[in-house]
Amino acid sequence: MVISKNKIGKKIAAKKVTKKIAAKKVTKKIAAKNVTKTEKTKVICISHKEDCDGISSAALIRQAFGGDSILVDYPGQMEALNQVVLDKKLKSLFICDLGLSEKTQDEFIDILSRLRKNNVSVTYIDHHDIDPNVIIALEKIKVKVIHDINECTTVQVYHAYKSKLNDHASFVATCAAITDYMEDRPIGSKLLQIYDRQFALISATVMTYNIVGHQREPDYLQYLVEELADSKFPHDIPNTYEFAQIQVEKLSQIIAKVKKGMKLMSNLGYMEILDSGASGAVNFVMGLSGKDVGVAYKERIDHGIYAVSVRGSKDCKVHLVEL
Ligand SMILES: [Mn+2]
Repeated sequence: MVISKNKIGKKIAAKKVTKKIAAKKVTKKIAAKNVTKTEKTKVICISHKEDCDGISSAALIRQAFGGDSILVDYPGQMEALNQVVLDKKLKSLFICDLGLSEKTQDEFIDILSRLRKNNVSVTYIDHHDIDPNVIIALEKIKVKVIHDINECTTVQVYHAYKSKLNDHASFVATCAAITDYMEDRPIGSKLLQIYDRQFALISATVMTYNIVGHQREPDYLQYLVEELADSKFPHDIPNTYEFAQIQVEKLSQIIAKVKKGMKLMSNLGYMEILDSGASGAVNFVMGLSGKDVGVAYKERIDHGIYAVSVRGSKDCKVHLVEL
């Protein structure tokens, strides 16, 4: 919408110039140049759409800096980055809760270099394992990197931009920490202490079920970002608890399916998932297999790949991501 409006505006302006007397053309052109320079006003946050940490990061960035969110999963991450590179109005870009791999990191650095050449300010905030050379490369091109494997992304966003956020933002960050299993970390645990534990747990859980259950409804996920940015509690967003109940019922059906369809190897349990998310089923595969590792995989026909979810128990001594 904004782009087409501005396009029209520019076209009209250009026509005006040609209609005016030739002598005036020079000064008008200079003015037009200045306009395009100051038009860089857009703030965009690209964040992970599949869990509470990604959605909450986008919400806190929105509260602190305004702008729009682009919510993506891992397969859609590069596509979104390649799209924003083309946006001439982009002033600053935040990338949240999207970990990098050997497969994606070079392209990531490449796209961010192009953004920096276009004078876009870029901030990358994440907690997933990262090759230290990637951080060095990003800092070299003056990307602001906020990276701590010990706190979830939303807690890091909260910590970095606290002065631009309201009191409720600490609750949004607490819920994100819970869903990422990181509410026992130095900052995360202090945030949880502000709130009643049970209240935070049910809020985080209801939020998570609403996010997971609406993965194919981008408008709803955007709505959640807006409501969280607007300091709403999950229970103040209509129908979230009812929706969570439906999700819980579906999960109980997955438990029954995993019990039937799971296969065992000597040190792990695995299962192909057909009619739910692999990441939603993997905990049951691990838990019900009695092994220390669970693997659930699902074909992503649209991307021609398999989404593989792996979960290790606390007794699993192998670093599964590295493996
Ligand atoms: Mn996260």
